[in-house]
Amino acid sequence: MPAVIISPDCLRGGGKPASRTPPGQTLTAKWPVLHYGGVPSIKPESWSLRIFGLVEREITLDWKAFDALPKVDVRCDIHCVTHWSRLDNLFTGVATRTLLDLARPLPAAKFVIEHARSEPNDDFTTNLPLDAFAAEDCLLATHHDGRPLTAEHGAPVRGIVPRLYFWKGAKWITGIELVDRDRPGFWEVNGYHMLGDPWREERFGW
Ligand SMILES: Nc1nc2c(c(=O)[nH]1)N[C@H]1C(S)=C(S)[C@@H](COP(=O)(O)O)O[C@H]1N2
Ligand SMILES: [Mo]
Repeated sequence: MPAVIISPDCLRGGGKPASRTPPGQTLTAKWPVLHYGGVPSIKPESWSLRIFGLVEREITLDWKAFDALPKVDVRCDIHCVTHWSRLDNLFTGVATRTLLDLARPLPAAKFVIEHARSEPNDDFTTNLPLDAFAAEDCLLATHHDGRPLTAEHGAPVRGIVPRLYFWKGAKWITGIELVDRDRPGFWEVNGYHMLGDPWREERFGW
């Protein structure tokens, strides 16, 4: 078993719940479900992940290839922009660094657009800086607290970016696009923040 990577925000203020809770957030033990539109039902056999854009080597991984990559466990806190936080989640999956190492971003690549299956429209997107996406606690997760993700939480694979608000992790993720300029994704077009740092309450606007 690999060691668990602990997201640095879990250690704020000695790890006490109050000091780990960003301003304007309330703790919950439940895990609410939030997204725009319906819940796509995606069989692993029909899922694939494409890494493209400003990369040395564009790649598409089917489920078998993805599942064969080394896994990591990450302990992190979830902060939703709608004011709930859930502490001490254990996500298991493939580190974003592992995926980026396969495709090798070009020097011009500065931002990432995550693409995801969504219903009714086909492409949910969310944008973030490449540095933030490549942090060591970021992953494409298949499991939460030891159990496979349910469809409504993003099965078979979802993005997890622990240090930003939770919408920066696309459920039902199918693509990682590397770009040179920041481009607003779905919620960002609708007024959410381009970065979304919960500690600075970057909820809306840019
Ligand atoms: N594909 C997709 N992913 C998405 C969204 C969405 O609408 N579509 N919403 C985001 C938002 S706003 C939040 S708060 C989280 C919620 O994840 P959860 O339902 O697992 O709590 O998913 C994010 N990922
Ligand atoms: Mo959200």
